[in-house]
Amino acid sequence: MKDFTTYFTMTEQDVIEYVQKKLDIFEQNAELECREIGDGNLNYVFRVVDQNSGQSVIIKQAGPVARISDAFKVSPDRNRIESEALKLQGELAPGFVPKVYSYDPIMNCCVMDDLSDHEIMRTALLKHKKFPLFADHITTFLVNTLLLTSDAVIDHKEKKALVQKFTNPELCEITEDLVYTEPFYDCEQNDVFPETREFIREEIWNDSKLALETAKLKFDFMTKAQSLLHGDLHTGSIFIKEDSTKIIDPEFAFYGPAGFDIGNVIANLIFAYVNASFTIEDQETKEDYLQYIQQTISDVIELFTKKFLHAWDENIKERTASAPGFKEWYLNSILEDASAAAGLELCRRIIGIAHVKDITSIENKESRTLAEKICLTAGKTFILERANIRTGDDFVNVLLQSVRKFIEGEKFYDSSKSHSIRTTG
Ligand code: SR1
Ligand code: MG
Repeated sequence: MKDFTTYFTMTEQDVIEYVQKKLDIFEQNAELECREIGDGNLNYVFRVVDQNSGQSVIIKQAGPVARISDAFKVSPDRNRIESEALKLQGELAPGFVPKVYSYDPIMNCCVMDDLSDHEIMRTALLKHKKFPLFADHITTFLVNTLLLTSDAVIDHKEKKALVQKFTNPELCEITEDLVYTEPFYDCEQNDVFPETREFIREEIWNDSKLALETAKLKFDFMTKAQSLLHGDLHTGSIFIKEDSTKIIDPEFAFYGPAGFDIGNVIANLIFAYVNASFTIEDQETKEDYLQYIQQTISDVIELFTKKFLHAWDENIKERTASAPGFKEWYLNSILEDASAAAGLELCRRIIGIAHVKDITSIENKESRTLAEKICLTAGKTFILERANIRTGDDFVNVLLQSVRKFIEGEKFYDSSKSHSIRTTG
């Protein structure tokens, strides 16, 4: 039997032995079964179930390289960051993250709630499911985790200690490269759909204004230690069911610009919207679903704004931050950063190495090309026009204008008109 005193990457059988030897979670007579269920780019996720009682837990282990490619050598310390972030987020936003039972700094694994009664949000959206409480839930999580970890609220020395604890150089480097750098030039590591390549060259790689703006944004990302971010808040990092939303996987957590998390949520709702535009055949069903996603995008921005302003009044401790006009200035800068982050995520998931299923699962080549062009056009607009994008309607309008450039007629539902646009010819 292994004694787990030296790190190695575990198999399913090793995990059962680990549970028996190191954890005090299951009954003595438990009949344990283990399956590796991870489908992310980085880690191994094991579900352990006691066949007798039905009790189950998740054990997540960080390997020394990323699953997506051996080229990414990432420190297993990310498992510490994830465990610590989940604990803090659980305190700040109770009910919105899984409970962590233990963290093992030798095996670089943590034990947490099994959320198998929930579904990964990206998967659910691709099945065109609706979650009317999502905007309310995610905005509570965002306001609580972003505002309550900032200098506006917590003691500045305590905040600096958190900055140290969550210094995450290797995972930040992945984001710096994959989100801010590689998508904006013809980088070898990019993974471009051949039909979109020329469009990318003209609209993205040859645009010097975009190069300048993305450079500014990259420096903001590296230097603006504003809030403790989740750092990778896409719909694959959210477990959901009708009445519950759980945010998982904060291994990219670090102190950065608060708008980054909000923008990632918005971009990933846009991927779901674009997927639905090309995959739902029945016109009425499509209109209904697109309307739902548009409303959710708008609600995320509007509810964030409302809850943020309220939480600000309730919580700020920093004397200078109560100067008239400051909270509006602060919120404006978060929304500007959210617009930029939405744009970056939209571009990088099309051009870079890490794609999203919403787009890659569109089988028809022509549709996928159009879908990619819509995402890139919206992405570029969110980046370049970020100073003017503030309201829920502003965010939705960038999406609708980008759709209108490429899709005419009955394939598309335009909520800014009271009816869907029909083809004329
Ligand atoms: C090498 S990791 C690639 C991507 O997967 C993660 O979920 C992050 O989004 C990262 O950019
Ligand atoms: Mg992840």
